[in-house]
This record gives sequence, C-alpha cells and structure tokens, in this order.
Amino acid sequence: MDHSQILEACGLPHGTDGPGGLAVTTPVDGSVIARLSQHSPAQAQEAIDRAAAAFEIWRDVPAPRRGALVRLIGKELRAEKENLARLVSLECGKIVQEGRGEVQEMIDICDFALGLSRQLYGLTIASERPGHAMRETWHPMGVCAIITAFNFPVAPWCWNAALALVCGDPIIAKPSEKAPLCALAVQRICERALERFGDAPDGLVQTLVGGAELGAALAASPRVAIVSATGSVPMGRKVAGAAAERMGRCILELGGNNAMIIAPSADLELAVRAAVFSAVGTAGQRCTSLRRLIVHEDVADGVITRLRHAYDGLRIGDPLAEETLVGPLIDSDAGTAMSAALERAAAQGGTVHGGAPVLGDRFPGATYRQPALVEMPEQSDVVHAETFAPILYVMRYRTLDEAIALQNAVPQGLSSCIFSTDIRECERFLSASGSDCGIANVNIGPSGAEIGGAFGGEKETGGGRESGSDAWKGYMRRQTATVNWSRELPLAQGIRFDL
Ligand code: UN1
Repeated sequence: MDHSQILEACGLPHGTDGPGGLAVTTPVDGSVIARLSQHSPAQAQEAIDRAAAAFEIWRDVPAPRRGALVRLIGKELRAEKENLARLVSLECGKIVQEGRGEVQEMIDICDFALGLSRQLYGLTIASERPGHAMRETWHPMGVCAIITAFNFPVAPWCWNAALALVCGDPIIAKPSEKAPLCALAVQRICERALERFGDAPDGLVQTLVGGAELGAALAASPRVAIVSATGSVPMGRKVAGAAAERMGRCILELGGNNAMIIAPSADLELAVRAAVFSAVGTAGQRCTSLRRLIVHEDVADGVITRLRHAYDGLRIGDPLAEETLVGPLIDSDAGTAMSAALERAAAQGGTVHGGAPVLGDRFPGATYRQPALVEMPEQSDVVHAETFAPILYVMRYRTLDEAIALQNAVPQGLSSCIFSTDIRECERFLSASGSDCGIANVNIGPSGAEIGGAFGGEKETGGGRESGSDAWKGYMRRQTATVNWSRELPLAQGIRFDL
C-alpha cells in the first residue's frame, strides 16, 4: 500500500493540492501527504455552542443507551483496525505493530465503557438524622474537550471519548497539528456509528483542526466543563492556567521521565528485553518511554553489554514495513533536540553509544536516528529533562534506598518499574515510601499500560487519571443529596434553632 492508498482507505483527502493551509507531512519520508483547512477560533466557539446544545439532550439519555453508541464505535473500530493502524503509522511514524496496538486500546476502552454504562454507581450514606436518607449520585458534567498529542493520536482520544460519552458528556477533539489526519479518520468512524445509532443530538462528537489557539479557546471557555489534555508540560501549564481562571476542571497527562531499577536478583534476560522495548519502542516518543535505567553496580556491566548487543541488532527503517522495530522521529526539530541532549550529556560526563542519524540516503527529508545508550556518572540536569527521543541514560546504584531516591528525584511522576525477584525489594518499591509515580510495575517495563487501570501520574505529569478503574468519575459531577422523609426538621451537628 502506498501512502495515498492508506489515506484513501480511511476516506481522507490526500495530495498536496487540498484547500487548506495546514500541510501534513509524514515522518516516514518527510513528504507532504495532505493539506487541510484549519478551524478558526470563531468556529471553535460555534463548535462549543453545538456541543453545549447537545449536552442538554445527551445528559438525559439513559447511560446504558449512551453505552450503545460506544458499542457501535467499538464495532466500527474493529472493522477499521488495520486501516487506522496504517494511518497512525504513516502520520506519526510508529511501527505498524504499535499502530495496531493503539487501535486495540481504543477497542478495549469501548468495551470497558460499555460495561461501565450500567455501572455508574453512586453511594447511599447513613444519615445522622432520623427520618433522613443520604445519597451520592453521579451526573453528566458537560462538554469535554480532548486535546491530544502526535505520538498517540488515537488511543488517548478514545480513553477520554468513550468514558465521556457514556458519562453523558459531548466531546470536542483538538488533535496535535502534527496528527490531524488520524483525528479526522476517527471522526468519520464516529459519524458512521452515530448514523447507525440514529437519534444522537447534533454536535455530540466534533473535531477541530488547527493550532494552539484552538486549545486555548477550549480551555478558556466557561461552557467547556472538562479539559482533558495529553502532551507537554508547557502546554499543560497553559491549559491548566486558563481553566483555573474560570475554575474549570482539567484532566492532565503530561510529561514522563520513567525509570527502571534493575536489582542484583533480577532476571536479566527479562529486564533487558523490557528495557529495549520501552526505551526504543515508538522511537522513544511515548510519555511512558523508558528514559532512565538505574542498575545495581554488581550487574551493571553485564546489563550494559547485553543492551549494547540488542541495540546493535535493532532494525531501523520504514515503520510501515512489518520487520521494522524502530521508526523515525516525528520531525527534524525532534532530531535537533535529541542531538542537543546527547551533547549536554557528554558535557556532563556521559559516555554516549549510538544516537547517530541513519537512512539519510534513502529518506533525505526524514529524521531516523540510532537509539542512544548513555552511561552517566550521576543523575545530572540533562537526565532530569524529558527529551522525546530514544535516549536511555544508565546510572549505577549501591543500595535500594539510593535507587528509589534517584527514581523519585525528577520533576515528572508518570511511570516506573523494578526488576527484582526479591519480594522485600519489590514491596518496598510499591510502598508509600517507594516509587512516587502514578504507575509502578514489577518485572514489567514502564510503557504499554493496559486500559483497565487508571492511567496518569503525579508532579509535572499533571495528576490526571484517564482510562480504567474509576477514572470515569473525572467526567461526571458528584451530587450529595439528603432527603428528609420525616415530619420534623432536625438540624445536623445537633444544632437547635427554635423559632
Ligand atoms: C502516551 O504516550 O501518551 O502505556 C500514552 C503506554 C500506552 C499509552 C501511552 N498505553 O505506553
């Protein structure tokens, strides 16, 4: 399949003579694959109007019926899995296996949300007053804006969209300018599901194509009840600031600087395989990518030798070719950031293995890099920053306390893991004084989380939770209701107020 056939299979416009000013390039070879027109801030306001009107209707549709729409979206996604996976690969450069994985996450969260549509449970609470009943109910919250990043153009949309729709909230997607085609393909898929569903309100599912000004308009609008944003910390700061001005709710999933601790008792074969997948998968462009390896000094030399061997055998190339393991970086800016980080690491005493540009002759317009392994004498500045590229910093430790302190010493708090067969060490890592991240794994790498758990993390990662567990509560408003069915009016706290 050539690039235009991939776009065609998803029903998208292609070619460079499209109407709009937004040129979409593929990181595969750097060529322009489509031109799209962009929405203006005024059109964003119109979209908000439509979504707000849709909310008035959708909130009263019974939740299991809302679930039926998400079931239809899941059905369409199953049918479109391969086409969408290829588009993800083409537009964001991840290998097609990972594109399929991303669409699978969408399907899985649709199943999850469908079940949830019959389980939006509240509570009954014992009242302290006689003849009174107390309960907690979850109601739809309002319009939900979903701002997504280029590296995961479809799964995070669906973690948010599937839950929001079931919870009674209309959605407005604002994809990255680097991956609008995936968002448009998903919008088309939803439109087919909406048509089958029959009587959903107009404006329930919308997509806005354009730059940061659209995200800003959504974040600032008092009619957008929830702003769920995935992306960089600077973007999250802007969104959170604008939403805070109007006391809007944010769900933020921002940067990660994820570590793996390899203890002396670890199964090294497993640890090295996990480290390689999480460090070089998606060319190091996942928020959950492994960026720091904290290895016990007794096993460090052996681990580094195995890693270097594995890195030497990585098949770097066209992400659409089945045999490829590492695709390109998203653009040349990402390559520049990678080179700058490697230079800083070297200046801070690091020994750099790999990291060189490759495939320049075959794809002169693209940015392919050998993944880099960098032995650091300590966890210096450069290691504290999230560089969205395949760079794995390796540091050594002596005691587990020291390893956990290193793991927690960065500003981000998304994902973490330990490889150990010592149960004491593993449980210590998972304890209150262990990893400070939203995700902490044992004998599994930091990336590739399942949808069933709550996804997100602390500190600069933003504190939001998406996807499974009770993340749905972030898309609803909690109402505490006390009903007096007696003929008296007793006050709480025993207060007497006799007239
Ligand atoms: C992201 O990179 O924004 O855990 C999300 C994982 C995926 C999600 C990554 N399920 O790696």
